[in-house]
Amino acid sequence: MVQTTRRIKEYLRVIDIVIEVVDARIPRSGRAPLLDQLAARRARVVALSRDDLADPAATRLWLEDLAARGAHAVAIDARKRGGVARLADAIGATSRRDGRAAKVARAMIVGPPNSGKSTIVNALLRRAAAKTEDRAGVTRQLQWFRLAPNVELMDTPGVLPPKISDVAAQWKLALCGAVPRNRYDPAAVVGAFHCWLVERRPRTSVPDLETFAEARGFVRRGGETDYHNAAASYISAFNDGVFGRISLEIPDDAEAA
Ligand SMILES: Nc1nc2c(ncn2[C@@H]2O[C@H](COP(=O)(O)OP(=O)(O)OP(=O)(O)O)[C@@H](O)[C@H]2O)c(=O)[nH]1
Ligand SMILES: [Mg+2]
Repeated sequence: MVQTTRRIKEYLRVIDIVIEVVDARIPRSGRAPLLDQLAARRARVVALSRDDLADPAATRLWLEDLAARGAHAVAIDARKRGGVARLADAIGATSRRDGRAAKVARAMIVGPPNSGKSTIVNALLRRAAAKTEDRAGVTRQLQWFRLAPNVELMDTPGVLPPKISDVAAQWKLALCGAVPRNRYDPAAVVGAFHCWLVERRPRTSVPDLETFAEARGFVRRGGETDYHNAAASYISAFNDGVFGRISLEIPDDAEAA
């Protein structure tokens, strides 16, 4: 990631538009603060991906918050044509506003691992040009694509802050799939999530790990529970929307209110 960050920095000199893709469920934890620095003075579009899995009320707050900060933000299901069409409009509007429509405009897609960057590249190109997969770290190189005669698009590997000291950010990123699977303990992540949820919604019907493991048959012969695999399955279920649309963060101002 250090290498990727360095290369992103190099290429930024020739980039007109930065398209930041963050999971709508974790817009705070999912954003690499470094990008703010790097992308300063560039036209910027923020795509809140996985809108289909996020709580609509929380997403509305994030869109208002981002708009108030001057970013052009859209919430999308990156796998659906309609959402990406709105993103394409936002990119077009941003490049026109900057008076760059005449020459070749270069856009760079950045964001944390597994946030949907390559899915968006493919949707914009209308073909499966970039490799996508449901795990962090699929895209390994910076890669250019031609979007239109005068628009070039660069896909990049996901970047996270080098050291995530915020414990809540750690489990949230892992739960949402932004951390490679061998870098966290799934049972601890599920435990932290469920504690967090119960604190906010004491009457939630979302099961804890124990209940989930029993219901899904993760109890081994002899009565011992396979928590590790149960937790991995729990995380998949969370990301398939089995527990409903759950956002893990709202903007600071809304949180304070
Ligand atoms: N439900 C849902 N799934 C999505 C959405 N966008 C992407 N995905 C899925 O998320 C997974 C990751 O998508 P990618 O496009 O490979 O993500 P990426 O940001 O390029 O990931 P890296 O290259 O690893 O950094 C894939 O399985 C996609 O189908 C979305 O808006 N909603
Ligand atoms: Mg990718």
